[in-house]
Amino acid sequence: MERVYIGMGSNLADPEDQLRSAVQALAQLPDSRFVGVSGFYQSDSLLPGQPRYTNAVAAIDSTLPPLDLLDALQAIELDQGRERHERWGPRTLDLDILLFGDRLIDEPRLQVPHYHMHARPFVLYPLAELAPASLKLADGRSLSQLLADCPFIGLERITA
Ligand code: PH2
Ligand code: MG
Ligand code: MG
Repeated sequence: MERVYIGMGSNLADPEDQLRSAVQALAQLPDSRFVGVSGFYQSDSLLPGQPRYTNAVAAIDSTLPPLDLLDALQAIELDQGRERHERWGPRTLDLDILLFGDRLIDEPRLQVPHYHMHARPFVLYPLAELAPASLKLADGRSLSQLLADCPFIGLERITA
C-alpha cells in the first residue's frame, strides 16, 4: 500500500456537492482504502473571470498502479459531468494526483509530484491537515517549509 494524496477542485454546478460526491466515489476505488479528507476551502480562480473554486485534499492508501488510478480518477471526473474544452477552463470536478508514496513520475499523462502544488495555498493548507509537516516533497523541501513560503492569503476555510 502506498499513501496517495489527491487534490480536488470544483468551480461549477454546486462545488461543495461535487466534492462530497467525489469523496464517496474515492471511497469505492478498487484495491484502495480511503484514509480521509481535509476541510473544504474557497478561493478565487487563478484565472480571472471564472467562478470561485472550492478545493480539498483526500488521502487514500492504494496498490493500484499510478496510471490505473489516473484512469479511475478521470472516470470519476467524467461521471460528474467534466467537460474538457480548454486547458484550465471552469470544471465540475478536477481530481489531481499530488503525491504517490515517494514516487517521481514523469510520463506524458502523469507527472508526480503535481507540478504546481509547491506554491498553491489551496493545495498546501488542506494537505497539511492530512500529512505530517515533515513530509518531504520532490525538491527536498518539507511541507512545513513550503507552507512558510506560502501565506494563507485569499483562502477561506468553509467547513469546521
Ligand atoms: N485550478 C485550476 C486553475 N485555477 N484556482 C483555484 N482557486 N483552485 C483550483 O483548483 C484551480 C484554480 C486548474 O486546475
Ligand atoms: Mg488542477
Ligand atoms: Mg487536473
